[in-house]
Amino acid sequence: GAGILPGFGLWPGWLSPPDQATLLETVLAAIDEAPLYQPVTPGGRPFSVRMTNMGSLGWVSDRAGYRYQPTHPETGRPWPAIPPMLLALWAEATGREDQPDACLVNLYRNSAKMGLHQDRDEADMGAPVVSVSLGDTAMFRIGPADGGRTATVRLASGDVCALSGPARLARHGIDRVLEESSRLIAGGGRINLTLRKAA
Ligand code: MD3
Ligand code: FE
Repeated sequence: GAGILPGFGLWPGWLSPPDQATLLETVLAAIDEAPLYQPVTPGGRPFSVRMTNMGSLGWVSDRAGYRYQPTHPETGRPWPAIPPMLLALWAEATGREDQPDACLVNLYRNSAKMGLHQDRDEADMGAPVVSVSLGDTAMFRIGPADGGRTATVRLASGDVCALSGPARLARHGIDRVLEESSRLIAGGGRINLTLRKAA
């Protein structure tokens, strides 16, 4: 990913198709335990993306604001654990000895998008974020923290990206998802997993 933004690393096709299928099965099992739900912004607008989490902490949004919490907002139960396959991927992508404590699961269906934003709800903003894409290809937009030009990057099924250093506070979002670009997910759509250190 050199040239896009310092600190932005992209590994197209990191996961083989069989590994993508295995990871998807694991994530679908987690979704059985912690159902996808539609959060609202602090202003009361529903996100078009549906979300759930894995890990000791999960990112949530509601009228009270954005935060990390240990339980699902609708079931009140703890989030399922982050699967070992994703912990291994974090170690390989970051070279770090620590483990992520949060994995946000975003499901894009029915022309869901995500507006340009910065991720700043984590206690240690020095820790990287690692993202894994499954299913349909996304048009991902990323630009510097303090405004300036954005670049568009396609994120396809099996792609992994890592954000660290100057890219950690980058403005980024998902402009759109290309329908029927992958056959991985039954019924179509895209799942993005973001691994983080929240606490
Ligand atoms: C750049 N998710 O969950 S993943 C998010 O595809 C989020 O669902 C998008 O933005 C998605 O907050 C983009 C790639 C990504 C993730 C985290 C980042 C890019 C990032 C954090 C800082 C800068
Ligand atoms: Fe983000």
